This record gives sequence, structure tokens and C-alpha cells, in this order.
Amino acid sequence: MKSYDYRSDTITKPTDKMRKAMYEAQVGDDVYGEDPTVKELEELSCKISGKEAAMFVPSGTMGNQIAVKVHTSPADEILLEENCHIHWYEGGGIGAISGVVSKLIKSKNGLMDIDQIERSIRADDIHFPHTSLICMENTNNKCGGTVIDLNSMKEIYSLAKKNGIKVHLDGARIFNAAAYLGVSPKMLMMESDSVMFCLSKGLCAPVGSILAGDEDFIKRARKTRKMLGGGMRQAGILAAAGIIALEEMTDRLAEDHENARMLAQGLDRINGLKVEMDTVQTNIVMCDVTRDDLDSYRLREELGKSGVYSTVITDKRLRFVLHYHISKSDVTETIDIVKKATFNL
Ligand code: TLP
Repeated sequence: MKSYDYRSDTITKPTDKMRKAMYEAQVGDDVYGEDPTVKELEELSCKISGKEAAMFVPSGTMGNQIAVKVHTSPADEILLEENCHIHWYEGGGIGAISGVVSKLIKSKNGLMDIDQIERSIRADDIHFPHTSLICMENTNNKCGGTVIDLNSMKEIYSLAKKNGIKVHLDGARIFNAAAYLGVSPKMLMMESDSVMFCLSKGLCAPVGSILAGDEDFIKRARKTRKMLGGGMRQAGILAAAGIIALEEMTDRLAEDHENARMLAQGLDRINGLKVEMDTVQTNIVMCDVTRDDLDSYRLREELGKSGVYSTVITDKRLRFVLHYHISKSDVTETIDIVKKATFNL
């Protein structure tokens, strides 16, 4: 049976070109700083992000966790967008690893309320924790791949700077945001002190993310990565695919965005389903089950029987993520399958 895997863009597999580059990669021990391919990937990442230094990490989660650890001290308070990955999907790591407390900031489609950010910055008072970090997420996963525009990022970053607070950008899908806005990824990444971006989502690399920032930040981040067990040896095998991800896979993301809109429109027309079309900006489609007698677990299970795989976000919401392995005709077939499945349930 043919399958249509929309669970995530993390499921993408390395392209043939990546596999060849991995096979041929020059490698060395990266903990000793001797892997030439990792160095090449990190240099390329500096160029793309406009940051002084960059470091290859095994996952986006580790990149975010290291950033929080390096930017903060235990008992600090950090400001997080209420739906962000760091809060929802990283196992409470910031509590265990960095010992910080969080203040969640309300947002519209991932864009934090600037007034609430300002009001949340703690005064210098013996009772209060110290506010040391603000985290942004662009695109915002849980909001449906929604994008924060450049001016809003600038506004948040300058407010942070005015108050001596660092900004970390979870840019797992920053290339999707840049494609949507029609700006260079660098322009977005410059509006933060540090950025994490993923190679292993829509860009098809099998493993890895980049954490970038200034020299001092990355020097401390390297120590933290080692402490967490993220120091890798002949990692050039993985970095080789990462280089291709950055050089050749970002230009095609607009195709995924088009396919996402097409899927969203198709799902929205089906009786009992609803998609908030204004949130469909990049490669993620959040589909709400509006029928009283149906929930998303049951629908996911039924769709799975026909080879259409999705993720449950809440009991009334399914997530579909578009990526390299889903074509336009796959989307047309999917809409048909969902139509039949909901009709029969
Ligand atoms: N997101 C995954 C899941 O963890 C939810 C997905 O399928 O979307 N930041 C953002 C915004 C992310 O969406 C993710 C992964 C990460 C960080 C973590 O990256 P990895 O999976 O490499 O640790």
C-alpha cells in the first residue's frame, strides 16, 4: 500500500547526493576539533547566519538546551512564547539542565505580545528572579508553522537589548520563515544573540542542527555540548549531508508551502473538518475536527488504515507536515482518502 507520511518533516530521508557525500566525506575526531567536514559545515553556517561562530549539534533540542544553559544562571527567569517547543516538547529540560523558571508570554500565531514581554521583565528586587533570556520561535511549530515578520523580531530584540537581556531564536524552520517572507535567512537570524536551526527537518539531512552566536557564546556552548554527551567523533559523515542541506535544499521549500495550502484548502472543504487558512503560511497544516461525534485519535487511526499518517495535537486537532517526499499528486490523493474516511466514520 502506498503511504503518505505527514507526521513531520523530520521523517525526510537523505537524498542520493547526500548519501554519496556522506560516503566520501573527509573525517577526523571532532572532539579534538579535527574533522574538516564539520569545520566546513560550521563555516558555511556562519556565512548563512551572519554569526561569528557556529557549532554542529546532534539535535535541535540539544541546540536549544545548550543556548538556554549558556545564556542563563540557575534561578533566572526566562520569557517563552506560550506554545514554544522549548516549553512543550523538550521534556522540561530547561528545569533539569539550567535550573531556570519560565514565564509564558501570550502570542498571536507565535508572535509574543510585546507589552506583556515588557511588563514581564523583572525589576531589580530582592524577591524576584533575574530575567536573563527571551526565546523566539520562527516558524512556530505548534501554531501551525506561522511566521514572525522581520520588524516584530527587531522590536523584540531591541527591547531585550535595552534591558540587558539575551535573545535566543529557535529557528528549527527558519529557512521556511525566510522563504515565506522573501527575505534572506541572515536578516532574521541577526535579530537574536544566538540561533539554532535544523538540518534534519525539511532539508533532508539525516541528523543534526546548528547553534550559532558570538565567539564567546560558542566557546562556552562547546563545553556544555561535551558535558551533555553531544561531543561527536567522526561527525563529518553527518556534516557532509548538512552541507548539501544548506546549499541545495532551502530553495525548494516554497514548493512545500504551496502543497500545504493545497492540502489545507482540500481539508477545509470536507464536512466536519476545518483549517484556519490564515495560519497556513509555510509547511504545516493544523486541521480541526469540528464534528461532535468524531475525535482526532479516531480520525488518525482511520486515515492510517489507508496509509495517510498524521500527528494528534489535541483530541480535536491533527497536524499534517509537508516535505520533500510529498508531491502535489500525493496531496490530491490524500484529500480524496480523507474525504472517504470522514464520510465512512
Ligand atoms: N519538532 C518535532 C517534534 O519534536 C515536535 C516535530 O515533529 O515538529 N524546535 C522546533 C520548533 C521543532 O519543531 C523541533 C522538532 C525542535 C526544536 C527539536 O528538534 P530535534 O527533533 O532535532 O530535537
